[in-house]
Amino acid sequence: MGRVFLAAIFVVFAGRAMAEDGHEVWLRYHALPTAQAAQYLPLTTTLVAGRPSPTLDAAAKELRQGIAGLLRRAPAARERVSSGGAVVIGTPASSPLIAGLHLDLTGAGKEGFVLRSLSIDGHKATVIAANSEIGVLYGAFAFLRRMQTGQTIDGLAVTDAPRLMVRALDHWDNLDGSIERGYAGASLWRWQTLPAYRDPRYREYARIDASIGINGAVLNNVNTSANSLTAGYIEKTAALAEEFRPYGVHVWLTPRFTAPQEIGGLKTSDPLDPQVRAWWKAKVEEIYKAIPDFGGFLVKANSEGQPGPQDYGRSHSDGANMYADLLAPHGGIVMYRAFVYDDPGKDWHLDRVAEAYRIIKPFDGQFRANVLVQEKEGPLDFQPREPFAPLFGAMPKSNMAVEFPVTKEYTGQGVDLTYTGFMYEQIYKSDTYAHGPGSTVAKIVMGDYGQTLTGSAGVANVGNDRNWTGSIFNQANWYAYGRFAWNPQSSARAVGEEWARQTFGNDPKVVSSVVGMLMASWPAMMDYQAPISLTFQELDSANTHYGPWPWLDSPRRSDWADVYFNRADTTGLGVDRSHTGYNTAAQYNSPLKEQFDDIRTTPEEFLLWFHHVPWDWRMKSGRTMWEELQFTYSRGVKGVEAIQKDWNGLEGKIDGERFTAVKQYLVMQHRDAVWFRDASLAYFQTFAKRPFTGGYKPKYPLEYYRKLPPNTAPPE
Ligand code: GCV
Repeated sequence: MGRVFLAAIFVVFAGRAMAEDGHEVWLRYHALPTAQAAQYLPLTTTLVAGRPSPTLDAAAKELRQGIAGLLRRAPAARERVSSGGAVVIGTPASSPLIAGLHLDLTGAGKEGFVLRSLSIDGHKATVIAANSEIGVLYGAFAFLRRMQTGQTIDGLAVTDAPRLMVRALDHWDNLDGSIERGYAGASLWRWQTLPAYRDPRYREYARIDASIGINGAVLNNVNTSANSLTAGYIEKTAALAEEFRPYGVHVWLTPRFTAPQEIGGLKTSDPLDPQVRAWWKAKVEEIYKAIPDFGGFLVKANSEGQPGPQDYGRSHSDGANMYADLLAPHGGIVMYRAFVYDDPGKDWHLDRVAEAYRIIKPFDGQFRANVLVQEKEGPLDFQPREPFAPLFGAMPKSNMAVEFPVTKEYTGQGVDLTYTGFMYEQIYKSDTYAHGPGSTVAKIVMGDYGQTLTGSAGVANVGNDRNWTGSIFNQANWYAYGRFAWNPQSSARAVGEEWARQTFGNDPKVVSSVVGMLMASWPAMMDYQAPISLTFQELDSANTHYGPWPWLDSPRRSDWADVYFNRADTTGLGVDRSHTGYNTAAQYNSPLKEQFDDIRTTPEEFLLWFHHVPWDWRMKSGRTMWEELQFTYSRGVKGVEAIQKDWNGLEGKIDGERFTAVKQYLVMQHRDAVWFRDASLAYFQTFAKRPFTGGYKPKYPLEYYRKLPPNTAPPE
């Protein structure tokens, strides 16, 4: 009887993948199929680690855990290579064995690594070596990734190193535990119980970051409180730094510009005032005393109501350089955001997307060497489709960092499956022409034209949800951010495939479906949310930025409204940024400026971004713009349906818990896509005054959509 029962249980479990809640992210290390494991087993019999240290121990622990999980047999710890299949890890400084191999580690640089298959004392061995301990840890993750994704670990001659120096995640976390634009629960940082209580998730978080090369975490929101800089919070921050340190994740903070007044009791926060500088100097010293490897400051100043140097009649470079001068002796860096779009006290009347360029470009060459000017990837604000920000092609004398969304404020938030890796690739490979053809955003950010400091910041999508990012597929965006920061010339498809294999296994059908879903997701969302580059159509009266509100007008500022960005009227749709309008196309280098200036040569994907286009404008497809708009929205809805179909085809191949969760999210995404299409077209038709075509008609009348409360999709 008992045997029959056990056999029945076996049948149930053998036929189905075990339920998973996503907490392990891509570091699952579930057992590989026997045939695959058989290739790796003889090459991973023992582990030879040199002198212990927190980071080298983390590398050894990862290898033990990873190999034990993937191959169901842990490597035996050894002091030397005495049999075949040793994995040898270390730096020349930590391991006499590695030092004695005289490997060429030049290509590994400060943080990279080499993976080499060698013969040591007549035994087959794999060496994971680096100039630094963190390089060894990154190498350990790379070695494990090879097994997780079904690649060979024999005959290895790999050298790899990050192309950006700063690879930071920027957490918009508030001290009360909430997260601005966060969709995965509350903040991971439990300020109340720090520094005494060390939540194990701090170290888990750092480990996940390290697995993809992320080396910085900005802990507090860019819209910050000065309290982050008080002695009590510095002590708490130091505790987090301690937890992250073995994994090479440096902590950073956003300083509030008016902190000298708010918590320092000074009468001004003028960056050129000697007392203010003395206050910041002491504060910086206090921070470095507690956190010797503190990364630096990421600054939002004179933007969206945040205080900044202009409040004291000083310039952005005065503000940035004050911090830079004080951080420099400690090796600290300033990431100074170019996300600024007005001058204090001035009336608003210009093109919002022209502002970062207009305001920041004049300071090119005036920032200190330890300043990274950090520009959002597009000139507006993390929209589904924007041309790259022209500032990247206009600051030859500055260190430029790119800021990417990982959290999806405007692109489906915690719900929609939208793979940001697609966007990272599009932006990075955009040609700025700043140094002739081929000077892509990637090359500028990587410092190919003489920049001495390089970096990127990704606005984090991490919270305390069990699965970290609110949905399984949002993990792909964390993964992609790290992999692109490591190498901005990565391919979104290749990165997506790595993630898919590690997250769901190597079954060819699963891999091809998941990669297909990832790659189709961003184009689908651009279609149903930002067709033909229609932009900022999800600004709503409650500032949630979730659904379509094309009719929103703002009494506060014209550019905080959808109508400002769609300019729908009886003549057409879109914003004229050519010489007959705002002339913002001129911010791009030739030949782009000429191309974007002319409606006939502007790539159609950016047509409504650069031009006010007549409803009857003939598109390349032969359709009128009005018809194309309907076609594109509908293609977006169909794109989501195709993604749903792909996913449903994986039933039984994915564990039930993750399968069902994704399936349910996709139902919501479909509902949202239909909502975007129908509400938008119902509104635009009142201007186009042309019939709906191809049998299409919005489900409800316009008034119905207009009355929906913010963030409330209509039932399908
Ligand atoms: C943190 C947008 C968001 C804000 C965000 C801002 C920024 O405007 O809506 O929540 O503030 O960008 O990037 O600073």
